[in-house]
Amino acid sequence: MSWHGASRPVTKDLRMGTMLALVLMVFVSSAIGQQKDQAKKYKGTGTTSNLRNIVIGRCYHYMSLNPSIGDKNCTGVWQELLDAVQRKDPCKITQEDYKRLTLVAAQTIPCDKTLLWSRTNDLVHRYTRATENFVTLEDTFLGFLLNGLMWCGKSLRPGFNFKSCPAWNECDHNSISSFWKMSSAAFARASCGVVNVMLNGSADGDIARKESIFRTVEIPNMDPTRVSEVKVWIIDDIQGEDKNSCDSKSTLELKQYIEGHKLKYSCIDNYRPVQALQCAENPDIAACKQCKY
Ligand code: ZNA
Repeated sequence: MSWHGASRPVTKDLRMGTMLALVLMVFVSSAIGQQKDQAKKYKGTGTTSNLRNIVIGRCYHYMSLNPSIGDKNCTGVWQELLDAVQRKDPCKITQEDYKRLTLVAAQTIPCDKTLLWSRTNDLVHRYTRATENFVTLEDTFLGFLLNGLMWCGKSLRPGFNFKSCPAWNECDHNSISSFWKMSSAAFARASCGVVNVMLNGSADGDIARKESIFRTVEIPNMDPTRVSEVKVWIIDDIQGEDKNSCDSKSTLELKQYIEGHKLKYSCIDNYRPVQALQCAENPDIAACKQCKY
C-alpha cells in the first residue's frame, strides 16, 4: 500500500523531471545549432561592409548618370535585395529568389548596344568606359548596383552575414552566382538587334567555357525574333599569344551552338576599335608601332 501511495508523487516528479530535461535538451541543442550557424565559415569573404549605403548610393548615382531610366525607389530596391537573401541558407538561394529585385530594376536596353563578355572582364569595361557606344551588364542598373560586391544572409535570421559567404563554386545555388545568373538572363532577354560578345583569344582552353554564363545562360535567353545577330569579337592580349581565333575548332563549335539556338552568328578577330584602345594604353610596344592605326 505504502509503496503504491508513495509511487504517485514519485511518478509525477519523474514526469516533471523528464519534461524539464526534454525542454532543456531542445534549448541546448538549438543554442548549439545557432552557435554552429554563427561560426559557420564559408570560403568566400563576408558581406561587403556598408552594403546598404553603397547600394542605395549607387542607385541614386545611376539615376543621376542615366536620367532616362526614370525614378527608381532606391530604398525599395534595397528592400528587395534584403528580402531575396535574409533568413535563408546562403547555399539555397535560387534565381527565383531574385525575381522581385529583377522586376523592380527592369530597364529597356537600346537595340545593337548589348556587349556581353567572357574572360575579358577588365578589357571590356576599359573599352566601354572609353567609347560609351556599348552597354555591358555592369552598365545596366542592376549590374551597376552590385558589381564587385559580396552579400549573403543567415539561415533563419534577419540581416546579412558579414563574416563569410559562399564562394562562387562552393555550392550550386549561392547568393552571388544565382544573382549573376538571374541578372545575366534578364539582360540577354532584354537585348535586341546585333548582340556583341567580347571573348579572350589569349586564354587557355575553349573560346567559351562549357559552364560559362555566356553559354549556359545568355545564349539560351536571347530571343531569336528580336536578336538579329550574335557578333563574336575575339581579342588577343596585345602582347599575348593567339590561342583562339575565328577559325579555331572551339570557335566553330561555338558557332554551331549559337546557330542551334536559331541565332545568326558572325565572328571578327581583333576588332580594330578594341585594338586601338589596347595600343592607346601601350603605345610603345612593337605591335602598336606599325602605323596601322
Ligand atoms: N560583374 C560580375 O561580377 C559578374 C558578371 C559576375 C558573373 C557574371 N557576370 C556576367 S555573366 C557578365 O556581365 C558577363 O556578361 C557574363 C560573363 O560570365 P561568364 O561567361 O561565366 O564569364 P567569366 O569571365 O568566366 O565569368 C565572369 C565573372 O563571373 C568572373 O569575373 C567572376 O566574377 C565570376 N565567375 C564566373 N565563374 C566563376 C566566377 N568566379 C569564381 N569562380 C568561377 N568558376
